[in-house]
Amino acid sequence: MRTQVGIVGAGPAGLLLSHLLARQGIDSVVLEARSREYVEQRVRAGVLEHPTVELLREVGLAERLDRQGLAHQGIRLRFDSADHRIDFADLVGRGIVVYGQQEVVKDLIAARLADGGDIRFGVTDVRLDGVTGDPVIHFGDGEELRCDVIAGCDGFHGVSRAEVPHTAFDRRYPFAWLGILAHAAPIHDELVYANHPDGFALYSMRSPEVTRLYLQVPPDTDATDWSDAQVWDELQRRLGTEINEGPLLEKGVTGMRSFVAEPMRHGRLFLAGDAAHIVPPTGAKGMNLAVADVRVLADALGSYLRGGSETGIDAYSDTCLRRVWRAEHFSWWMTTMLHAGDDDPFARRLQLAQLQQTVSSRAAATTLAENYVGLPHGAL
Ligand code: FAS
Ligand code: PHB
Repeated sequence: MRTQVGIVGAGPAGLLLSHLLARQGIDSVVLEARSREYVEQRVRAGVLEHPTVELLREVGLAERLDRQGLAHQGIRLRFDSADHRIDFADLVGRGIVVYGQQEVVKDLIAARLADGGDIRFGVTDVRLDGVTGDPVIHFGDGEELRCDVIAGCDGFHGVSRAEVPHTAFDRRYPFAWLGILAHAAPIHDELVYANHPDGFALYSMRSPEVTRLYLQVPPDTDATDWSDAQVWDELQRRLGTEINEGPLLEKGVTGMRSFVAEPMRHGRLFLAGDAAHIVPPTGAKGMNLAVADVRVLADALGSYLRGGSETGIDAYSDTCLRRVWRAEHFSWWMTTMLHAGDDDPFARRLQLAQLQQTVSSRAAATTLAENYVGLPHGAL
């Protein structure tokens, strides 16, 4: 087999890259370890930044998103038993859309297959070779995909990052998130991020019938440690309000970690999305960073493969890392401001002072708003 771009991973990064390349007449093959059913039902992110929505609209991928996505013009921060709204529309003139990552993945797969895109699901034993010369991806039972370049879009636990000599920047947090997806009508029309002395809680949603909620829990928590009743009780306590309960559609624990691999390129291998970096989900940046990476990569590969210019691919890593580190800082800042730490009264007072300034100073609220809704692509 031969193609121009071999893409490992059919998450948001790999699928969107394949779509953006096809729009430039560049062939790609996507190799995915899991089944189509698995990747389409995997519950993950929920918030699309403004630049992400604009890009999906621009490239013809937003028809269902515009019908079913929930446009939000603000979020609320809750602390000291009071809610404080951060008004995105007033502060920065744009908002976000709540639309599950699995819905984005379904739309991307449908679009690629409709265009005759080549996505191989259930691929095993992927191994990369020749990344500094003639790239080839080995997989399955002796199969080979020869390509001009390889895009490592295989997430944090993939195989691509190991093929890039890199410096790892790593920060682990002393807590995790227990997330539930419930068939229960949301009582709030916007997201609520709650800083409570007993732990953080996040109120989110997916539709007028489905609520998405998270609780801060110890890092070694197993989802079975909490009964459904305990989850509902603790959520209501930390969010300070009665919430509609309902059957759980999903319950799982997500670790909290910041990680960046520098550089994001080695020879003809380019890392994008979680393969290169992860963030704690408090800032809702993970999937949006993957989108921003592949937008830069698609443009750079277009100039290289169609025009022979190496300017874009040579600048790829530095260009992406400027946005990555902005998002890493914002995600770290939101996480440390909102989560309960160990019993340190000084740190607790600093947190409350930070929260109070964020909701009372227009300048501070604007900083949160512009980072949360997403800086325009190419702004950094
Ligand atoms: P992905 O991990 O989505 O996709 C990588 C793909 O590569 C997967 O389909 C995987 O099966 C495949 N793959 C891996 N190894 C392979 C191999 N050897 N061969 C072939 N294929 C291989 N972000 C938020 O903003 N908000 C959230 O609430 C949130 N919750 C999350 C919960 C969990 C459990 C996880 C793991 C992540 C969460 N994230 C969240 C972050 C997440 O949304 C990522 O940022 C996003 O999926 C990044 O997309 P990709 O880079 O495409 O990586
Ligand atoms: C979600 O709806 O899954 C969600 C929203 C905001 C976050 C993280 C997750 O910061």
